Formats: sequence, structure tokens, C-alpha cells
Amino acid sequence: MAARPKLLITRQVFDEVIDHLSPHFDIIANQADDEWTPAELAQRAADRDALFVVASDRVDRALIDACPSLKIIATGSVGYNHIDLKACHERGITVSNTPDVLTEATADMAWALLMATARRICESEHWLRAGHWQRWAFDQFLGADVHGATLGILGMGRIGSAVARRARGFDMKILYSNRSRAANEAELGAHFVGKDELLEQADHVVLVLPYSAQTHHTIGARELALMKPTATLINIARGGIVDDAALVQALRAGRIGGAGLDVYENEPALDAGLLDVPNVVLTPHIGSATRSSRIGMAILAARNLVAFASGAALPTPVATG
Ligand code: 8YV
Repeated sequence: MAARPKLLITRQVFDEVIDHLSPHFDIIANQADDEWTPAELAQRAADRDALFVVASDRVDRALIDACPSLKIIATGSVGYNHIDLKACHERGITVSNTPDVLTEATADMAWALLMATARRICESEHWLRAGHWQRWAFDQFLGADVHGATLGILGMGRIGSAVARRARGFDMKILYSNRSRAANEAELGAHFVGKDELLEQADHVVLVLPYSAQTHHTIGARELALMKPTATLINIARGGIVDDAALVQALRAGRIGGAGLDVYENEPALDAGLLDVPNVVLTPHIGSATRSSRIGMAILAARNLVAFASGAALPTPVATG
């Protein structure tokens, strides 16, 4: 019997995922979820045919070069900006990701952040917990309307569309900006506009773009200055799409109303200013963090690996060329 291909799983995964992979691979797992330096990761990956990684693993050319037998990288994430696709292409390494299974959970998260930011949920809760609530007042924690407001979605892919569908229940006007017009815009009731027009008109801006060199700092000081002083900015996409330092300045100066952030430029490190401004809701990259969504992501990554090991077509390959 031919030897099973060697797989490294870089992070702790659900037991059923290990069970799914075990018949097909000789596995090194990290069920203790130890934190590895890039050198430790490269050392463990060196003799592997397959890697199961996550978005916080940096799969750069140096790591790929350190793995001469590597044939497939399955990431347990929809985003794949952490993988050097060019290096994979040159080496003929197959890559897969996990679209669809996290779309609805991530769209729910965009709404959780939008509502929390617009209605100052976290800020008022902290104030209450600190014992400041002595009496009710007409002007306490006045927030922004969500119902009937204008929603601007930057990036109208699967998650953007799911965010838009939810907006209809709030009777919102929906604007979107995207590289190309969305085929489903009529069904979503969404209007295609330029980025600047969207920023000028939207009461709530949701970022759902993939990160790339082209989308780096899509929202910087210039863009923040275009937004309404009452507007909220929600980022569930990737750190680096927003210039966090410029955002801190805009929040401090009251140039926008507030922000809801799940992702950060240098996460898990945060721009220190973000911790000091009250009008920002901060979550630790939990956009897809529901049980069903995270299990779905891990199982889909495993299904891609098993398909590869069996010589079958991958369910969700990433084009590297
Ligand atoms: C993941 C994500 O939870 O899928 C993505 O691209 O950003 C999140 O859903 C995270 O990246 C863990 O891999």
C-alpha cells in the first residue's frame, strides 16, 4: 500500500475533522493549539505534502520554499491573502478555501456590529456597568437610525449580497460599489454607484472587500472625510482595507459617527488609539464564529484535502494563476 500523504494541521480543529482526515493522511496536528513562530511552522511543515492552515498563518514564499514536497494548501477561511498564490502557482501547489459556509454568519456579524455601533450599545453598556446610570434623560446615548437609512456596501460578492438582503427588512436604501455590476442588483434592490458617491451618501458603510494590494487602505483619511459626520463604518472584511491610524483620528475628531470593527491592520495587535475612543465597537475577528459556520469551514477544508488525496476534483479550489 502506498504511504499516506503527510499533512500538517497548524491549529486546533474539531475532533470530527481529524476523524475525517485520518484515513487519508499521516497527520501532525496541533490539538494543543500551541503558538508557533514562523521558523517552528517551517520546521514542522518541511517534510509535509499537505498543509491545513488558517488566515492568521503566513504562508509566504519562504515557508513554501522550506517545503519541497508540498502539493496542497487548504485554508480554513474564505480569504486567502495570507497565501503567496504566485509562489504556489510557480511550484504547481494546489490551494483551496472555504467560501459559502460562512456567508450568512458573517453577514449576521456585519449587522450585529452595525446595530451595536449605530445604537451605541457597547458604549452605553460600559457606562451602565460602571455605575453611572442615575436617571433617564431625553438625550442619553442618542444614536443613528438604522431603519429607513441609506446603507452603502463596498464589495458586492456573496457576503455583500447577504448583508444587502437583510437591509430590506429595515426599509433601507441600498447603494453598492464594486469592481463590476452585480448580476443580482435588481433582486437586492441595490443601486450601483462610485465609491466616493457611496461614502458621501451612506449613513452606514459596510466593507466586504477581499484584501489585496489594490484594496490596501481603500478607506483612508480622504475617504473618511467624504463620509457624513453621523455615519458609521463597519469592517468585517480584512485589516489593511482601512487605514486604522486615519480612522482613529477621524473618530477622535468626530468626523464620522462611529465604527464597528472585527478586523485590524496588524491584528491581533490594535492601533492603541482604538482602545481609547468611545465610539467604536471592537470584536476579535469573530465574523464567522458560529458553531455551524466554523465546523462547516473546517470540514470543507478537510473535504478539499481528501479530494486531493483521492485524485478527485476539489470542491472549492482557489485559482492561483
Ligand atoms: C476566519 C475569515 O474566521 O474566512 C475568513 O477569511 O476571515 C474568518 O472567517 C478566520 O480568518 C480564521 O481562519
